[in-house]
Amino acid sequence: MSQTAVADFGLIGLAVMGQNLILNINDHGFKAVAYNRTVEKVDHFLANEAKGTNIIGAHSIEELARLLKRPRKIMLLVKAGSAVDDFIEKLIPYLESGDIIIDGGNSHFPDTIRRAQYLESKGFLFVGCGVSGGEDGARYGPSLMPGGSPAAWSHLKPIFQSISAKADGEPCCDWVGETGAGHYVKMVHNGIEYGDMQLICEAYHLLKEGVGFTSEEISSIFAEWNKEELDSFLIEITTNILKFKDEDGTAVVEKILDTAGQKGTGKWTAISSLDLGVPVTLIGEAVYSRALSALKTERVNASRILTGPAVTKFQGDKQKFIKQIGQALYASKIISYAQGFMLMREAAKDNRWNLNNAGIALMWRGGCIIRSAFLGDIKNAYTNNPNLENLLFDPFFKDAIEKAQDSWRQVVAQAMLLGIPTPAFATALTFYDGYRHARLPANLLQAQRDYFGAHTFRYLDEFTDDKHPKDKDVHLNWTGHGGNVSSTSYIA
Ligand SMILES: *[C@@H]1O[C@H](CO)[C@@H](O)[C@H](O)[C@H]1NC(C)=O
Ligand SMILES: *[C@@H]1O[C@H](CO)[C@@H](O)[C@H](O)[C@H]1NC(C)=O
Ligand SMILES: *[C@@H]1O[C@H](CO)[C@@H](O)[C@H](O)[C@H]1NC(C)=O
Ligand SMILES: CC(=O)N[C@H]1CO[C@H](CO)[C@@H](O)[C@@H]1O
Repeated sequence: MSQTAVADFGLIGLAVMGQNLILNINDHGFKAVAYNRTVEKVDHFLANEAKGTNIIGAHSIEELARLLKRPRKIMLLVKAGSAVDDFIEKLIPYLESGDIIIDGGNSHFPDTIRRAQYLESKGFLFVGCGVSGGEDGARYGPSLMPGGSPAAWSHLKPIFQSISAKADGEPCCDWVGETGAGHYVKMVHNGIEYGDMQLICEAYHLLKEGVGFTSEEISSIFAEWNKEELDSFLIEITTNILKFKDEDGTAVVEKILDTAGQKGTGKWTAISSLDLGVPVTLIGEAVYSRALSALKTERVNASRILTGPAVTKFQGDKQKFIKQIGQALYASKIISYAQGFMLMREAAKDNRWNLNNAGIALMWRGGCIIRSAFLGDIKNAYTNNPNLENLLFDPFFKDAIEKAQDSWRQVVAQAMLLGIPTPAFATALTFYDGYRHARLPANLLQAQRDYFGAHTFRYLDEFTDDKHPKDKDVHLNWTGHGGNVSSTSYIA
């Protein structure tokens, strides 16, 4: 059997995502070769889903390598974790210098950084590629976020940009950055997805419990929102979910157990924000909200023991309140994305990645779960000013927040008064108010730290003089029995 190198792209892992992605690659005129560890799966795929396509199958890693043109481009769509390392080791003996391995799974970015360094040290190229959009996205146009060995990009670009989703004619795929940048950006995407979903759930909760609307009525409200600035995939599916009826005519959603699951990408985003010291509070609240929801039996008990406010139903103008909730949702969403971009900026500094913010917004504009009209506005903001310090400083978003502000405050205040939890709305507003304060009460905090622990503090520039040194760590003898300290050493 003398097979020559005929294939443009190899794919390992024929679960649903893998099957759909390789069919998508075939649709765009590339010759793809499929491999799965369970070899019968390859034949079954070729005889069924891939019947009539140009896709070919490989029955061993060796055959896969032999069929691929150089530099070989091999994508792994296998379970994140040790399976990725195992396949990398299996592939290495058959690779030649310059060949490219792509990990299209949901790998944690530190693993991707490690693998990129490892494979580059052996003369190969490695790309960690975020893939979003679920099964449909993989089949008809995902959002692709590739990062890793820069030399790989020119080889992957024609394939990736043709199979990806398009938004306003532009591919939702661009080079993200070095080593783990692609998987990092995908992780933040997922964190933002957690936030968007939580915000939608809080709006639904207020409308349902606070105002007393039915699911059907709330569906219509979301349908209206989807025509304006909130236009997005998640609002659209929420509209459909809320009006989806069970056989008895009630909304199915009301019968679903209210404990949320999670796979960990939101948690990773929150952990990374703590590691880097970036206040990504909304995603954090979204992760904690899922954790709180999971305490179902405890909450049922608490609901019998702990009391709330006397008035729990909204008393005012309902139509006005609906509009205000929409505005609160929009403003909170702007904060969440601003926080997400703040996080990516710090991660980029930390890892020396060159992230292109406008490109990231464009990658998320279509194909993925958080796709929305709004991301087009974010792309414009970063295209207009690539060095924008914060999304909130962009004139469009500054103006949008200003317009939404009164409604946002009304909604958070109402929710607090009615005793309906809106952690994401509230933390977004609290962040906004903290961020726009030139002066926060951390002066008192620093005094406390110095008082009990001699942790030292600095004086505000405008108060420095002979007795109040500038740019110097100071310890005060607050108690009269304090220790002695110089700027760097503390002697108890
Ligand atoms: C809730 O209360 C029930 C009894 O009413 C008790 O059996 C159960 O352990 C409690 N659960 C929690 C999580 O506190
Ligand atoms: C702190 O103040 C007390 C009372 O004035 C004084 O006795 C003590 O020496 C001071 N300690 C230092 C380290 O200056
Ligand atoms: C505090 O430290 C300074 C400089 O080291 C020294 O001159 C001074 O005597 C010390 N004061 C006390 C109370 O130990
Ligand atoms: C590693 C690999 O190729 N695994 C996949 C083979 O196909 C089955 C589906 O039948 C998947 O579940 C495996 O993950």
